[in-house]
Amino acid sequence: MKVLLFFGLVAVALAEVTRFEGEKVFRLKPVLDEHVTAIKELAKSIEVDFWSPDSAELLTIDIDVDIHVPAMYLDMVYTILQQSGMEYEILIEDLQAAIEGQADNKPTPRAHSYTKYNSWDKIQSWIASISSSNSALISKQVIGNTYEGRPMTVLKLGKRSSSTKPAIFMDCGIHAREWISPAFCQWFVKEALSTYGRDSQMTSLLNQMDVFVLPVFNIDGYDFTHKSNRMWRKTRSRKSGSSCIGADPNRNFNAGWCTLGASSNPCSDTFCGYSPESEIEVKNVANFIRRNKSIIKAYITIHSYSQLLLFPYSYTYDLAADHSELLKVAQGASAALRSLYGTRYTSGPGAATIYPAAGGSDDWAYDLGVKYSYTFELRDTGRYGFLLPESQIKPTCEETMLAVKYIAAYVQKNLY
Ligand code: DDK
Ligand code: ZN
Ligand code: ZN
Repeated sequence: MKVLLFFGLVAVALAEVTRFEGEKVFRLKPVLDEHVTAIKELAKSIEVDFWSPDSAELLTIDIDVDIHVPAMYLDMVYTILQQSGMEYEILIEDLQAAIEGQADNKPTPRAHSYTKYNSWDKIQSWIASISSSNSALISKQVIGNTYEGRPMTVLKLGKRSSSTKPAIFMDCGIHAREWISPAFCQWFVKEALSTYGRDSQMTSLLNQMDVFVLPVFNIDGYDFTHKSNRMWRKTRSRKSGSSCIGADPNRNFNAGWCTLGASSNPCSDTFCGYSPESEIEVKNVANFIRRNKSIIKAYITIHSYSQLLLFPYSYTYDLAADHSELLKVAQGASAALRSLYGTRYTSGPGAATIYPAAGGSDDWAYDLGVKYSYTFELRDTGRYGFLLPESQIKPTCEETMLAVKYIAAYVQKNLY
């Protein structure tokens, strides 16, 4: 009986899904040092989930702060807002309702869909089927397993060739809750395959270069956001001695590691990890890029939200040696993106444009020698934030394709 009860409790614990009834997302507008201090104090005394910037370590004056506040702390937050006189808006009235509103109202298809947020299981079978569908243009390779043992598969797109071609590496889903990101990688693969031979730019790109696509970088985290907690950001690694789980993969690369805009507290959402590349997913990707360093000419990583196109550096305010060229290409890509639906992006180096953040993949790839290194922060600017409705997957992916193709065309033109 006790044994049964025990297993019953374990089953309940395993099936537990975090719900967010009555929880709100605020946009705070700190314009005084006292406002920044008030938000930092708040973050210390209660559990607030930073949406933008990604943790309390990154707060500064005059930058809007989006925070998700559990219902039990609402009174306290209102009191602090009143006392400090800080301006604010409520972005999301009820987070649980917003989560449920994210999926469109069509019945959930059993199959994979490019206009849905697919579960990892669906993405995994999609990877298997799409890579066996067109062996002249696509192949796959496993670059290692995640912490929980899921295979990390890189798809290689490009016309098969007897000689090694120069390549572009792109990853999606470094952060678990940024669901539009893996949706974009899937869209990109579909578009590449279906426009090859029809679109002259895509045809020329895939004839001359290969594009490596990692559809989901942080698979364990992504799976966890589908099954247990929609707002999870980090990996799911555990270490004895801490009850907090995971590290931020975009703070775990060996680029000014943990010096700035990252936390050494394992419970923080921007925890840099116990050492550079302590996260196996980061190590697998870094090893792959190091192994292919001589052919990889561009690194592109897809995040959300804020509508930014960033490039090095984030670990320092110093400008990159290639700053003006990187800026020129980013501005061209943003203009291409905007031409479709008028969506405005801001481009610039990470530290000055969003916030200083050491240990990022773009800075690491750049310092390794991959000159064209870009981080996208896709739609939107906070209306839905991480809960971008499925109805926006198609337009977001279409416009982002134009920016990625712009960067790819530039890289291709400057190969030799
Ligand atoms: O990792 C972050 O906090 C955002 C994406 Se959610 C990007 C920060 C700038 C690029 C880091 N190198
Ligand atoms: Zn991210
Ligand atoms: Zn982001």
